[in-house]
Amino acid sequence: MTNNPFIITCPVTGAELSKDDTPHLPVTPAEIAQSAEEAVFAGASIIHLHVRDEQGNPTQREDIFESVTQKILRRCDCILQYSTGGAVGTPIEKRMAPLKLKPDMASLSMGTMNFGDDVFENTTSIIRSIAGEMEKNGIMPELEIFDYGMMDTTIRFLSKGYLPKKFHVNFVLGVPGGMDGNIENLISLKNRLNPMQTWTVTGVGKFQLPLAIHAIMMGGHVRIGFEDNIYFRKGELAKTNAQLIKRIVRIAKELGRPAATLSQTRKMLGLYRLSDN
Ligand code: KMH
Ligand code: ZN
Repeated sequence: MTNNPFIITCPVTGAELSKDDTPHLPVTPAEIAQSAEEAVFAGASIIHLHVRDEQGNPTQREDIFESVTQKILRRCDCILQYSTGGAVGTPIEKRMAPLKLKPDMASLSMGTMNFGDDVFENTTSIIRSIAGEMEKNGIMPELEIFDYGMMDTTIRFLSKGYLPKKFHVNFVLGVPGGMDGNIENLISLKNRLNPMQTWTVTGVGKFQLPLAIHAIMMGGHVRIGFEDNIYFRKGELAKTNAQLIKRIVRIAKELGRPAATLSQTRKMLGLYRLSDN
């Protein structure tokens, strides 16, 4: 087992939940920024960002992404990874709008799927448009792989040159409509990657903690936060994103893997800033 630092990505709020699901969900720009800061101090170095409008509804408005970005970066230093998934049903032009702000990273979902009772649409042309916009703006994609076929699509797209050369991979397991969060699924997906490829696992709901522990043992990285899971344990809501992160940091320490600092994360992903040497 490796003792390399592991990267924690925190998806602080997502687009599918509301305060009705948990009163602890950060929704306003100030709440999102505070929760991001707490997550970073707990060990996260990447913030996967969705934002909400004045009514608390998910939005891909560029002005809100810009102001939330400023609020977060005034409080702490981290890599911002904008969502291009938005909420289910968000039209493609809106999904791409915040990319004009040139964040370090952004998500790129690799196929259409059922998403609970809805359809999360990512046709070939949608994937190629978003990937092209990222390449144009120098943004590193995180490929979101929810299903085995999306791994085949990724390999096909790579062979055709449809994706930027450098990317990170996120296996998102446990969405109803995608692959289940069992360990065999994680292992079979991971075995198809180039051994040098960086990868994260996102376990949805009850899969968050066990999949994160397995990823840590397998040399991978983890995503931990409210977008994917709002419970600390069965029947007990987590109070903050940081509470969930602190637990995985504790467990990983016992397993010999420290949480990566921001500069370690940048180095592992090959995501440099001009100020870095
Ligand atoms: N809200 C989901 C339908 C992403 O951020 O790119 C899509 C999602 C993925 O959250
Ligand atoms: Zn997301």
